[in-house]
Amino acid sequence: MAVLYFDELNIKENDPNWKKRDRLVLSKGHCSPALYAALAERGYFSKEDLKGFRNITSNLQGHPNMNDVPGVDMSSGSLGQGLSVANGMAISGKLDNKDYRVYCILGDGEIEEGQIWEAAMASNKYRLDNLCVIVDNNNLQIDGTIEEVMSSYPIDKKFESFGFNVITIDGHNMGEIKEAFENAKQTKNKPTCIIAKTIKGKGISFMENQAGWHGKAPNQEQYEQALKEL
Ligand SMILES: Cc1ncc(C[n+]2csc(CCOP(=O)(O)OP(=O)(O)O)c2C)c(N)n1
Ligand SMILES: [Mg+2]
Repeated sequence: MAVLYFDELNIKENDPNWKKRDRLVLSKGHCSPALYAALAERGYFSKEDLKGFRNITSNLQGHPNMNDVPGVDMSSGSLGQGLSVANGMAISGKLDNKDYRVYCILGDGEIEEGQIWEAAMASNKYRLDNLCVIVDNNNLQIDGTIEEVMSSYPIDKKFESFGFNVITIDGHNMGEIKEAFENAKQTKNKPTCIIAKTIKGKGISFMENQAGWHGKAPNQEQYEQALKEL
């Protein structure tokens, strides 16, 4: 999110619907706190609004709503749909001779959804080199590890066989992320898939690699400890 919003995306916070903007589809919509934080930091809305997160009167719901939140390009939360939408945006860009790029963030559990692979076939068929998929490969989903639930491995070989240019990186390394985006831009006639190896809860000792923290809020003591460690 940091590299996308502060380095990569060609966007205008004072014109969220600018037709030539790069698009981001956060297909793993439950990751909305990261998206909202980046949008607020970039200036789409006030940081004060973040305090309303998930409150019934707030526009910042657990799953992002494109009709309610400036800067959100696609509503998401029902997993498995984002790549299809990103394909549509990328095809549209080509038909309209616009040179914007489309980014789509998928979860490693999310790609167990069949629709992802139907979409991947289409990304390849339409040679969507303006599309860059990022798989957040943290090896965890809501109920446990990827292998325990329904293994999506080998993710690299799957996307390769679907015709993607595949790059595997350390998803916490800013330099590697930037390089991968550059590689994607240079790659013509095929879509790119960046497999970002990540650690869920990175930087907070008691949260790292714990599926139990998937959607839980810390108590006051845990919150203070987490802030200290960060
Ligand atoms: C279609 C659908 N099924 C189930 C869920 C419930 N759900 C929310 S997050 C999640 C886990 C997804 O795992 P992953 O894609 O690896 O994301 P991560 O937990 O790593 O953020 C599930 C099953 C959902 N949001 N949509
Ligand atoms: Mg995951």
